[in-house]
Amino acid sequence: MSTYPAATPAAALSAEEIARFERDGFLVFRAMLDPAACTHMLEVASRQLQQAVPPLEYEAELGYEGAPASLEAEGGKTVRRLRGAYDRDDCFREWAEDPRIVDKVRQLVNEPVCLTLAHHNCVMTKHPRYGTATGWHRDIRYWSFTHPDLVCVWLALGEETSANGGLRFIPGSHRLAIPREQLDDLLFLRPDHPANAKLFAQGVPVQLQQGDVVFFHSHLFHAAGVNTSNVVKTSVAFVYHGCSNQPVAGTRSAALADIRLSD
Ligand SMILES: O=C(O)CCC(=O)C(=O)O
Repeated sequence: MSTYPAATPAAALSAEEIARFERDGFLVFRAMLDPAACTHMLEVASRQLQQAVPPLEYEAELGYEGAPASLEAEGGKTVRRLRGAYDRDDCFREWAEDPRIVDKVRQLVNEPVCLTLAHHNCVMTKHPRYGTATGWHRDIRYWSFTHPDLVCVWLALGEETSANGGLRFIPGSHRLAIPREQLDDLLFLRPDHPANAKLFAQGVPVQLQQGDVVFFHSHLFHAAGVNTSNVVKTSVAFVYHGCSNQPVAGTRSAALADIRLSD
């Protein structure tokens, strides 16, 4: 039996929403998933966190500023992502395939929709202690597709604000050509580069409540802070693309399945 009540006929995006996505690079939908479904996902995620069900990504492996120095150090087992969400539990798989998502992405990419299991496909957790900030970056930086037009769909399972490490976006930055010298070795916008100050000033926080969903372009610069609350922030992230926009053979983007979700 489906974990969710049957989805109501997916609401089509208005021409205004499509134009806003093209202009800003993101769209927020309030209360797209009901509280009971969110609570169920939270329970599944926290149980799997507690049991350390693989595959996991640890803060210590990523090594961002403030992360534990190693897996053996204090806080070393702090999880950043429960990877492979699609195969973890029906609740995540059903969400990934929810027609309300697929139909909206279909409109944004203007062709049949595929879900990539190679990127994100995870439950993101940000822990009050040892959870690290993420600098300004484009998700596409390590992804290889024919063209960089993918859409991340990020579901908040609880409140997301600046205080607990919520996302910030630079509206319209998906359209900017950024000179290589403004980026560091990991392709984050360099905090010390004078030309970046103007960009950072344009960053806006995206405040989300439980069940809110944000769709954002894989070329959009975004960042997130640390979690100063005492509750783990938990979100679910999947990435979609037009089926003609194929992963480049032999790259990480082609290493896991692509699932066709629409005609
Ligand atoms: O929650 C965060 O720190 C940011 C996550 C993010 O932007 C990413 O993993 O691409």
